[in-house]
Amino acid sequence: MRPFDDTPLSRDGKVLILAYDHGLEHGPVDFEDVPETMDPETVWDVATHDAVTGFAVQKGVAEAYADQYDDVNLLLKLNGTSNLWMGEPDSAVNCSVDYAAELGASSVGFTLYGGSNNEIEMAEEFRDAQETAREHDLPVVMWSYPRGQGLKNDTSPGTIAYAARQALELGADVAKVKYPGSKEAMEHAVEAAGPTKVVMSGGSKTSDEDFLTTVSDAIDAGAVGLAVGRNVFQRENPREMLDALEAVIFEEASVEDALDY
Ligand code: FBP
Repeated sequence: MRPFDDTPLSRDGKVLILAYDHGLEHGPVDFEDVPETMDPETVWDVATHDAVTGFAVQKGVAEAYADQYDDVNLLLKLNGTSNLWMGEPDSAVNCSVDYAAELGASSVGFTLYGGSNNEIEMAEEFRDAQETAREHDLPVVMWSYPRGQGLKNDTSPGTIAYAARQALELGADVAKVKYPGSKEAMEHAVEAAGPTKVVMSGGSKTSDEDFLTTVSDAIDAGAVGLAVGRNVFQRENPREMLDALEAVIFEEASVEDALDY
């Protein structure tokens, strides 16, 4: 396996994943703020921004557009579930690693719901994906999201540190975790992840300043970057937000300076 920093998912050791799997995970409601984002092409265009090291989509969106966008680093999300599913958290494996590689993916993503009654099965599916990704030399990003009937608070510091550790133990290169509420708690999660890189998960849309401040705190805490969807594509000018994120993540600019970009 080549060093992580030599893969397209890394730019100078940092990571910025633009996620656009919301049409499956949440449904078209996520595109209402900016109706043009219903058209995948609009967001593929945004993903050509230099700051984006991985564009996370499901198989169908990749099949339809990937060959028109050679300049986009494709991160194929291997599993996913619709919001229509009302059972215990679970995620269907929708794409094999072999097919992701055929579609031109330069990394793959996989959701694990630690704590769900389906965790055992999901971890076994992850084993298969992770080992096949190693054969293809593709970095693996784990959407490490503890949730399920046993979990009272899915963003508590202890839970997020466990999520980060679970990603390391199961062989992910990158753990995508929710922000645990403070810089100290994020530091603890980064420590728990050891050699596995940690990226913060974006979450629902907030103000420019609040969002960039949280991202900046996560970077200060040792996270290597961000995986973001709504806080970019639900803005009227998503490229402006990517410019600011580029400054905060890759240039470690202050939030104040980044807001001027
Ligand atoms: P956001 O930045 O919009 O939160 O996107 C990140 C992401 O992980 C997406 O890949 C996914 O569709 C969504 O969040 C899932 O969010 P949740 O399961 O918390 O509703």
